[in-house]
Amino acid sequence: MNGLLDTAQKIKTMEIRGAGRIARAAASALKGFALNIDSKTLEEFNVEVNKAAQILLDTRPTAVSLYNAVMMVIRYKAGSVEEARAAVAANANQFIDNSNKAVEKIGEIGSRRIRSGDTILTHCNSMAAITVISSSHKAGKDIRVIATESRPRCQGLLTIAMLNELGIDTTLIVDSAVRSVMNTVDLVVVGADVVTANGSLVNKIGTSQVALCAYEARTPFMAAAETYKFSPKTLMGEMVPIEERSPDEIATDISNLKHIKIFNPGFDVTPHRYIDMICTEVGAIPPEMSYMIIKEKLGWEMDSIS
Ligand code: RI2
Repeated sequence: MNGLLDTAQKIKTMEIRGAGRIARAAASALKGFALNIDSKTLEEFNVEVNKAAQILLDTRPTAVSLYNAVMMVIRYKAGSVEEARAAVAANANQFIDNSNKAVEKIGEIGSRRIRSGDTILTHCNSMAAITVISSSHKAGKDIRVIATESRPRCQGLLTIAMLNELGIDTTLIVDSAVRSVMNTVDLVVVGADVVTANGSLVNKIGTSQVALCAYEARTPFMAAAETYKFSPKTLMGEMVPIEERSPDEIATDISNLKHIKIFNPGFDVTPHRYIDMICTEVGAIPPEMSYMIIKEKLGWEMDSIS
């Protein structure tokens, strides 16, 4: 249990972060846990696995990648503890492998939308979005990137470090400068924490303002999202919970301002009408096709832990 609790803690504190990375980390933690459970009966094993899954699910509420990964790993049919153990390990390996391949494929597909000479704006730190950018650069296209700081946790600084490592010409801006630069941007590329059944995007706070600016300037807006970022739960109209994070992330001491409080949502919702395409590993789709992705790739319903 210690390894799993350690991963859960790291996801909670965002030492492990990024919707894809937390999903892979959860799959790997479940595999490690299942390989070491000392259960005598299959029923006991199942109960332990479900408890472990719930601990992981309780870490961060928004990114559906975590939920989908956990559900894919703990879905098995087995006649014995050993069979169940092997099934969890195989499911986890498959999820991690598919996830890594999906990001690579998204890079390949997404980069077709980028021309030499383009300026791309990105927000926060998304591996899927960065792979679209890096694939274009590796293909020899002469591109320039504008990266937002992404307050309050400033994950944009992770993005500029990665782009710098790749030798990509990048300019860092504060979040409030997005509208000022939008007329110089050819394409916005961001990641995704959740894509809903109607094609709306839940991503790092500030994404919807970026999308609005892009829409006003008629700049194309692309979300890069593996299919496990799509939420089957939203098929029946379930709302995506938006994580509210600690006021301490906003570096301002308000302890002597008794009428002031801080509101710090981690994510926001970009309505589908502001999104031109969602680049997945199975193709670049219009947001209106999200329902099909959920139906074809994820199934109508995901089991929930009872
Ligand atoms: P990849 C992040 O969430 C950001 O919102 C980012 O756009 C999204 O995950 C997707 O990231 P957080 O964990 O899976 O920083 O594309 O809150 O790496």
